[in-house]
Amino acid sequence: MIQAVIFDLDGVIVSTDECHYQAWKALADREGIPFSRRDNHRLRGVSRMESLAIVLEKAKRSYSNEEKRGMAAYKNELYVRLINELTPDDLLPGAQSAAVRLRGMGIKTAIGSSSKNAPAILEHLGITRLFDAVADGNGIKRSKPAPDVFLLAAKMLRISPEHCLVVEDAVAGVDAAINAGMGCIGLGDAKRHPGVLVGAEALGLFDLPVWVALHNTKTT
Ligand code: B16
Ligand code: MG
Repeated sequence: MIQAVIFDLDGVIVSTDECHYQAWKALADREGIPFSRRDNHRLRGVSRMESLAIVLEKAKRSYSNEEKRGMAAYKNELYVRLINELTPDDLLPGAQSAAVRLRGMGIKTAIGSSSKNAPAILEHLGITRLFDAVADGNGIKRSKPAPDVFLLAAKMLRISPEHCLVVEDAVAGVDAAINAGMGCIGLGDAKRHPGVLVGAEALGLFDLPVWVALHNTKTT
């Protein structure tokens, strides 16, 4: 029985890929490190410092921890400038209506994101009030594929993990959901993950509330 749906943020509710790419690219250019859109794809769902480690794989020299902290801060400064421009028009199709309809069915909704910027992004999109809980990178030590962010969301909702369903677009995120003991819907790249209950290209092409209603009918 599904009592709550936990949405990943980047790639499910909003596409911030390009903002991440522009910010990491500016840092990589400053340091003379090659960085492509393909490299950027590997950063999906991965925390800021782990993303930096991936960017630095192609660096010609090693960096001190202090330098790394400085680089992550520089990237985030650029990224925050870009996400400050987000508006409700940037919501991915189907995301808002899925949350509204699920709540109308009595299903709790939450965000489970690795991003420390998640609360600001939700504010810019104007959808903070659509979620009963927001679990993000500020409240966890280990990021996806560790289950921490989804377990935190379940705890905030006071719903046990087996009654939570996760919606994810990143392989690391699907692994995190499975590690949390939760069922998972895989979108985009994650749709072919062998562990997902069902895969779809995007929320706009998949009727999540109807799927949840049918699932709950079958399990009662
Ligand atoms: P920040 P998600 C993730 O968000 C992004 O997919 C990933 O690319 C990013 O590095 C991570 O958040 C951390 O973001 O630097 O803003 O804390 O997909 O888990 O919603
Ligand atoms: Mg994501």
